[in-house]
Amino acid sequence: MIIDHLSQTIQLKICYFGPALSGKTTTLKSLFKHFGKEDEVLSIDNSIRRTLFFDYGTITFENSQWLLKLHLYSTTGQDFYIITRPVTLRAIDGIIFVADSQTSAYYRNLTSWNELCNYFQEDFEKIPKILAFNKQDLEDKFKTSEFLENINYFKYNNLKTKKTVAIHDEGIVESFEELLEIVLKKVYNSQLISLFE
Ligand SMILES: Nc1nc2c(ncn2[C@@H]2O[C@H](COP(=O)(O)OP(=O)(O)OP(=O)(O)O)[C@@H](O)[C@H]2O)c(=O)[nH]1
Ligand SMILES: [Mg+2]
Repeated sequence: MIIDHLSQTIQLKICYFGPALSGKTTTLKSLFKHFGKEDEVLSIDNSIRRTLFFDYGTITFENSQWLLKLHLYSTTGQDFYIITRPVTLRAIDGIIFVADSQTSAYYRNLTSWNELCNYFQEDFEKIPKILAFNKQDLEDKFKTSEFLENINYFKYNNLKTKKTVAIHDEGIVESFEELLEIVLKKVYNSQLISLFE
């Protein structure tokens, strides 16, 4: 987070994280499509469109006092490029964890979630998070309640869940807005700014 009182600008970093092929890039692109900025996502990917490093784009909002600039990233889910993930996660203000809801992906989600917990350690609790169960259009899905129990969902204060279908743009904007609300509340409550609403 960067708050520049002189230029009245707040810059936040938000990251889409999750296991390989869960739909992180599709989710980010769906969001940018909503804002009419589909062509403004920078993707560093390979010849078969798998994310190599990250996807990146910015979205800005403005009110009479403040300019809010959001830097949005998606990590690569492929473990071959695991070295790139901590770099992408550095100094983030919010996370949308994109889980793949297919039964076959259950443990991959868990491993990815645990990687995130281990990366942030005790700070993880403080970071605003949305857990998005993506690919809800598919038939063979695990029960979200089972997954939530497995990760001890109830110990988190800063975690909300959503169901999404990124290929059909369902739930993507809502997840993003909900995360933004938690992130901005945190900024506001910490009294780093006084005028933003
Ligand atoms: N059925 C279905 N397929 C989806 C959905 N979201 C993404 N996909 C598909 O899942 C595949 C992987 O999507 P990506 O967005 O590239 O996944 P990713 O998480 O960015 O993958 P990596 O960057 O390689 O880790 C693609 O074929 C998408 O079309 C969804 O909601 N439903
Ligand atoms: Mg990707």
